[in-house]
Amino acid sequence: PAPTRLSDYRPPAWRVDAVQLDFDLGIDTSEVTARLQLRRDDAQDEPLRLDGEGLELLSITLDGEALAPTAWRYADHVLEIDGARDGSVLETRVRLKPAANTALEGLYLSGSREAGFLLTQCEAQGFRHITFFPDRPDVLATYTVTLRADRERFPILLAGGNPDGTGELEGGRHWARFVDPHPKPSYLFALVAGRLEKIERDYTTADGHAVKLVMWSEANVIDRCHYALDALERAMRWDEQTYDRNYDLDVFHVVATHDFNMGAMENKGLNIFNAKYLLADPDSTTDDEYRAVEAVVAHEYFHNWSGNRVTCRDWFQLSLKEGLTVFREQSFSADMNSAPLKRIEDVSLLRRAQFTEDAGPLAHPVRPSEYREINNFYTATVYEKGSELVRMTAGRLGRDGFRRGMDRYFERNDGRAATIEDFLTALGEANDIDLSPNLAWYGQAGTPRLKARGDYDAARHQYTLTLSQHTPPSHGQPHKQPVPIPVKLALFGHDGRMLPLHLDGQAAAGETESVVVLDQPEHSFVFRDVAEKPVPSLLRGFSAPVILECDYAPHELALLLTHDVDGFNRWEAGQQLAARAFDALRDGGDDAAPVAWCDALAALFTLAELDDALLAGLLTPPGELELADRQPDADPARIHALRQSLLQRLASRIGAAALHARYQSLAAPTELDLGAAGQGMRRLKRRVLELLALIDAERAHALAAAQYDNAHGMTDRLAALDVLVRNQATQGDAALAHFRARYDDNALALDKWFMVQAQIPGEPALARVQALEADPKFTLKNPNRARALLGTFASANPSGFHRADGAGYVLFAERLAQLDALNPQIAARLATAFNGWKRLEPVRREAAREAMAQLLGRPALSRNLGEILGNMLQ
Ligand code: B3K
Ligand code: ZN
Repeated sequence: PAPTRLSDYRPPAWRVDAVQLDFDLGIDTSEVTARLQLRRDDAQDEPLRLDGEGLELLSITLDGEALAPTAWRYADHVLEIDGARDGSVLETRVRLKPAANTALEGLYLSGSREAGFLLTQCEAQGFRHITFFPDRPDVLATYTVTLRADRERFPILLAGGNPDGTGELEGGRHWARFVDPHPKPSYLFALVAGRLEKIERDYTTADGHAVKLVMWSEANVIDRCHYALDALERAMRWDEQTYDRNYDLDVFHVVATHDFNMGAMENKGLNIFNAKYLLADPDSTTDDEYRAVEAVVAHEYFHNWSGNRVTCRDWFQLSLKEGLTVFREQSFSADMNSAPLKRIEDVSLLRRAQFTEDAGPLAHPVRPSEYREINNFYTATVYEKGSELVRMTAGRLGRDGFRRGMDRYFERNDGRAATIEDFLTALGEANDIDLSPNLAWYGQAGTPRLKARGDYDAARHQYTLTLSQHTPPSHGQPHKQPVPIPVKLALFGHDGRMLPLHLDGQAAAGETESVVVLDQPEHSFVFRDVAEKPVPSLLRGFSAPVILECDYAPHELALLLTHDVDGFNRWEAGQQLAARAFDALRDGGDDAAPVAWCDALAALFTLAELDDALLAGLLTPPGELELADRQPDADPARIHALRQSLLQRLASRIGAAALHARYQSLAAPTELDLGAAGQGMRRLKRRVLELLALIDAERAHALAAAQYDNAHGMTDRLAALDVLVRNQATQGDAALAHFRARYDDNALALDKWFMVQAQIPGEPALARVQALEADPKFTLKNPNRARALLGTFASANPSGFHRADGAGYVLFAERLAQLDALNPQIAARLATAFNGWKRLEPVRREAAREAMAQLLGRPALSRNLGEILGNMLQ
């Protein structure tokens, strides 16, 4: 099929103002009657065309009359109808097969036929799998939804909107109706039906609206929903306080499912969550996962305004809601937890997922210009880079200015399907600033390189910082424009103190931190009255999503690592220095960087005042994927080995005795503290144990085995298991067997059991993955399980997956083919693990290309997987 292009956008010729949906629900077959109140655009002379996929059409009437067979045609997923007028009512009745739906898009069954429940997933284009409709986000309608089903099998019936009655029907059946008064696009429609339990809470919004908050899940996990309910309440309060955004229905339902293609879905009034991002209890949830639950609950809730009340005109604008909502979630999480740590985590993710995406053949702009399968564009670029673009705008406007702009944005666009231009216009106008130059960021793929060079003129006490930018070419974009890059900076003296800044033309002279904007290819900024040759701290807080190239001497980075008061940039200096140390080991260069890195960290290690979590972050060099990005002809086995030896050097420099003593001082208290202090301790304890394992394996393994046995909570237990398994300790097998038995009926915990083993480094990984595929608990049909084993292997275990003999690729490609037949979205997503293939060394590169090309040559590949493979091979 031809790609869909942004430049081809036309407003809909036909709109739907109101929809009535009646469902007769059943596991094997369900029937849907849809009554659409149509509105025609006078300016366009187009026949009525509705989207519909995999629908068995049972009947069709227009304005109450059965349509003659010649008056409609259904081909290529489009139903075309003659004779419709403005104001016509079209009624269709279709049959669906939920239990046979393995793609988990549209109406499907979660869990077993006997005990499972029915649910829907519509974003992006699932609604057309439920009924005939103009399935595009700029068609906004009110929804009246009536669900009918057997009461015994489906005691709970839910849809988005406010409850509007329930009742009994003949033959043991019952019904429930929901009315959503807020016009919404079809992708926000949802229903759930089955046996579910709930916990609930009353909530009153700041503007005085009483709301019932309800969390639903299968009975055996309902007591694990409390943390999410608390998080929801925190998110609702935060949005009231921060943006004056109130919830707008009488009920807010949230449902957990184990069968879900992504993290969660913001359907109006009826959020649906992958259980992984909703359920939490100390025995099966790690600290990181607790924070992820809080973040995803907030993210979906925030969509109620950034996404639902103001939605997207077309799918090219996806980042309008996703980038903005990620940004809102990041600000919320920073307020709830440690802000510098949150920033470090987010930037790590950006680099690991988005920079790598941007550096490979799947690179695309935050607002892509074309796609074949929109589900392939729910990417780190649209989400994470999109959030960075909002952050830059927010930084430019300041706290109050951004709030003013957001007020304007919501007010102007409430109930509308908007564009990224609408967003920048509202924010700009509310502040009398022209934000249109920011659009350049949205249209260009690739991560800009920011070069910085400093010159100190000792005689004139003048420091000149010359910044230049360059964005490498990407497919279809050979030449890039300069983009406005805000660089937040400070200058440090040799004693580690910040120097006052006197920048020409800058108002706040004498401050120690300032922002300069580079909006041209190159520019020099001159600082006066600089008493000594400074060390610049650049891009503080990661003020722009760029790759900074600055030829710091190792001791300068060490100075920032030791003294920078910007928690993020302190970590960042350590990352830069570690990367330099890595390069030195790889190239046999001089020892200055490794020595500076180890010395600085060894000194920080003994500093009592440093936050445990930050110290753990400082002790972690960039990951193997990021390191691979820094060089052509990457050999993942060698990168793994070099990174290990770098860590070993660090461990030796700190010393086994100091590591051991620190470990003991962090050993678990009897009560599990889920607060920041407890989380920080566990994070550092794990890091210390991992380092100790590199220089005193026997002792570390014994400590890990004991930690496993005595652990309070999943964080310590999983950390210990991971240390044992990755290092192939003799105690590993017993711990794995124990974990397996203990969590036999806990799907989310078992996923971790698969993940730990999928990350065994190097050669042994493949055989382990193959053995685990034969495990009775392994299935390709459950996305979480498939991701846990195959996704982890291919995306998070470079030395295991990228074998020189190509056997990892062959196995993975085979599984992708099988998965594609079941669930194209998941197959396409997992396939992106190949995205970095062009930067591999020649032998692996050829093996990867061969595996992908063979896969692409198979018959009946989905549009999803076909597009991803085609793009990667282009
Ligand atoms: N909007 C959904 C993602 C839908 C993905 C469709 N393939 C979740 C979120 O971003 O909040
Ligand atoms: Zn989202």
